[in-house]
Amino acid sequence: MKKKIFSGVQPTGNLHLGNYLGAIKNFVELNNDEENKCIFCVVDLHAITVKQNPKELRSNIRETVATFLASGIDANKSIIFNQSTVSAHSEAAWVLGCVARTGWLNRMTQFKEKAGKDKEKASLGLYSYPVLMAADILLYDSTHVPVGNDQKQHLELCRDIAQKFNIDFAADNFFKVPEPLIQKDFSRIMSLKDGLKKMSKSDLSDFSRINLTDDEDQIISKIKKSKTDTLPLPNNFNELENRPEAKNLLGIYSSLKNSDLEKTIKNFAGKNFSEFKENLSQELVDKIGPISLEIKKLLGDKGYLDKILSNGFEKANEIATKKMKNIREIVGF
Ligand code: AQP
Repeated sequence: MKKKIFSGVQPTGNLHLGNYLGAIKNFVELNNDEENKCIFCVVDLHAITVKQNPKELRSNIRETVATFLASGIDANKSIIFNQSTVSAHSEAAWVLGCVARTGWLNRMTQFKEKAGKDKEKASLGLYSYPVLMAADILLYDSTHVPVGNDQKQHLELCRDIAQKFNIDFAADNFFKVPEPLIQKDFSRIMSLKDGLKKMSKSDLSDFSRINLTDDEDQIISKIKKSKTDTLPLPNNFNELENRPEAKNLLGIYSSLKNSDLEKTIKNFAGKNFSEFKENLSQELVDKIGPISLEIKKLLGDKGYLDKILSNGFEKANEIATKKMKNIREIVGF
């Protein structure tokens, strides 16, 4: 059976190494497998759950497409489109919002983290975001969803919504129940300033992350300034306990090298951070440098990026509209 892959990235600017190692790198591998049918979505409806500047949002949408392409996603082998152009996403989200239970949504930890202390002031969209995410996935009969570890809970909710809809409307197997595809190791890349905090686009400090548009000098300077502890590098995995920054940097290195953590630990055992950081910077410059250059080149041809999105829209819209028509019939509209 062919795998139907669906995943999305929010066009909220500052796409970073966490997005790349946790999700986009996996998209590229899945896309290279001829057996898979892949859909990659720029999820702009999700982006407006927090305040956005409309001009920046528009340019971030193109930058996200440029990042997909520069990272190695082949637009001829996949569908790349912008979520808000396919109106079935919003329509399906409403129907699924009537299936999902508020008790389920109340358990979502990402909402708690993003809303912070002042939950009353968070948008309703931020709260119901996982329902829209379920609509995104289920409209395309997706079988597999590659995401970072932070999205695991939302994927579980999506599975619950699909199953409840199928039962409530006696529509056996109408929605496919998708499987998450989460990297076994390093599925959560942490901030360069705090090994206990996720690397994130919205972190106020640019030094907390490697942006995929950073140049060589920026990469080297960020790694040089990244937080570490005073001990030399560990001799074995057990010595990494309570050393979140060391674990994160060693994990990033392993992930870039497609190697395992044990091997990386062995290579750098007992060495000091400055030597390790030089190696890590070099690895980052080799991997991220070409992506950064390609993103900048692609952003110079807005017409090309828009064409990718309009081709993707045609294909995605056809699939989603058909599924939405069936949803409407099942529900009784
Ligand atoms: N730090 C991370 N480590 C591993 N994977 C990550 N992802 C995000 N951050 C990390 C994965 O990247 C994909 C796209 O994420 P997104 O843009 O849709 O939104 P997000 O998860 O909310 O990303 P950020 O950077 O944390 O954004 P802000 O700061 O706006 O909240 C997803 O598959 C995600 O798992």
